[in-house]
Amino acid sequence: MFFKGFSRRRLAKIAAWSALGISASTAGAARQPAASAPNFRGGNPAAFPKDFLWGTATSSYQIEGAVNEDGRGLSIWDRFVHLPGKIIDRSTADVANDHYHRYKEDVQLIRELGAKAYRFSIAWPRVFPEGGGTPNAKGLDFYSRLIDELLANGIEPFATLYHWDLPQALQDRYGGWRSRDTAKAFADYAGYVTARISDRVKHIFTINECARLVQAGFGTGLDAPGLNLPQKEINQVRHHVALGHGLAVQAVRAHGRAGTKVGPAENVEVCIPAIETPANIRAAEIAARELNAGYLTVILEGKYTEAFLAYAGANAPSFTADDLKTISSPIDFVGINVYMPNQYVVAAEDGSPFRLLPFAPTYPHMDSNWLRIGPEAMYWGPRHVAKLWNVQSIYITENGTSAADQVTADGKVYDIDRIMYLRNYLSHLARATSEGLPIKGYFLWSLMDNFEWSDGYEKRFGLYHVNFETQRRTPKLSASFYREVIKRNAVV
Ligand code: PNW
Repeated sequence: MFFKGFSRRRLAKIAAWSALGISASTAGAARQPAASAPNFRGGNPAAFPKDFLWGTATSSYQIEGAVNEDGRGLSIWDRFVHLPGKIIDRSTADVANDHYHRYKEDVQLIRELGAKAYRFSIAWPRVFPEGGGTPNAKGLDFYSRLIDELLANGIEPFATLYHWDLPQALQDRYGGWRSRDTAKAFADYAGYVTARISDRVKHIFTINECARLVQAGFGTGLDAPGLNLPQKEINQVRHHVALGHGLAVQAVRAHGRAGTKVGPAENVEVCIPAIETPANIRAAEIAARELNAGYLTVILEGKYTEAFLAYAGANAPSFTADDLKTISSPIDFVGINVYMPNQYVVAAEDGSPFRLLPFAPTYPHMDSNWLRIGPEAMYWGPRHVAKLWNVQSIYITENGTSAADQVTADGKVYDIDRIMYLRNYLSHLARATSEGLPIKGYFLWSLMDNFEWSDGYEKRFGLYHVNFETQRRTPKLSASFYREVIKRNAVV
């Protein structure tokens, strides 16, 4: 037989070479360029669209400090962090990154990355110390100065109106989001702020992560206000948050300059087809619509899905047809925070629309236990949003990872695990944009290490390392990585 004398191993080698377009006789010798040979220089499947907007993100409570300055009122987080046992390292955010006093220096950090956009949040209790009523002019002044500083440095400001720091006064008066009065107060605050910043801020996010604030604040009690409510009340809280979003959208329209754009910033429940077959992809789409039913789906469809209402049964929220109209007020974009795969999905064999797979105990995660590694989330998250609801404009409002960063003897931080995470997620973002998904920009969480809620200062998400004793900011290796991504507008 013709292969007599060839070992199996040698045959396998020839097969592998020929798959690369290299014949056994030329392999190892001078190689001829062949049509199917790898082209290391040409083409760039990892490039992003021309006007893609690169940014970073933070939130007020996590970085500002100065909790008693210039007339700021108390927030539910100020109260919460001072309760025993709530924050792992017993820290508070009374000082945090001292950003309130160092914002100019911090704007330079953004500039050094070459980032063109910055997503920050406005602390409601700085603007209305009592939640409503008389505004505190000095509160909004701070954000006005920050916005001017950003613009002077060529950085576009994107403002989030609510990143969890509810005025304590509203918690005391109404039970916070347990009451629709808080949704109304939120709209008043949204209108007041928009009237004063929309001359310079063109993009406004209403509420950061309804899913997390409801679940952790009112379900598990891990976040402020630290409640463990029964399911019916949790669903009612979620409905009020959705209503707050809708009322705020209307307030932004009523008080914003022409051209002001508004939308949510939600941690979409990302459903990934475990194997990319048409049946699994369809199952993942249906799962995405149902698992986001309490917020994104009702915002984009103006109704709670039948399955959501059937599943909730007696625990379904009380609502009116008017509420649904308000909640689904037209928005200009959808912002999604994408960190991880929430579910892997396959088509079901028992006639159910989808099947959610259990996570294997060995499934890998980053430094935060909850932060599973699954870069495909960055493709499927926006794809489902675009396809399910025909959304024409999407922002990735957060993506990033914690890492146990250390400053080494040479004064540097070699956070190659963060670079690994980012490079993989960005590759899937590039897949998404190369397929034409309407993703306009990406905000890396976070500009710098900061107060990571109940994890205190133990989990570091920043591109810049922060020494919380000296307030010294040190760029990590990932800052150089991100600068290069931005410069080349491609995964590097
Ligand atoms: C987001 N999860 O929170 C928040 O918007 C940020 O304030 C926070 O610092 C950042 O991500 C990192 O945690 C999340 O468990 C927290 O799926 C937890 C989850 C998602 C988002």
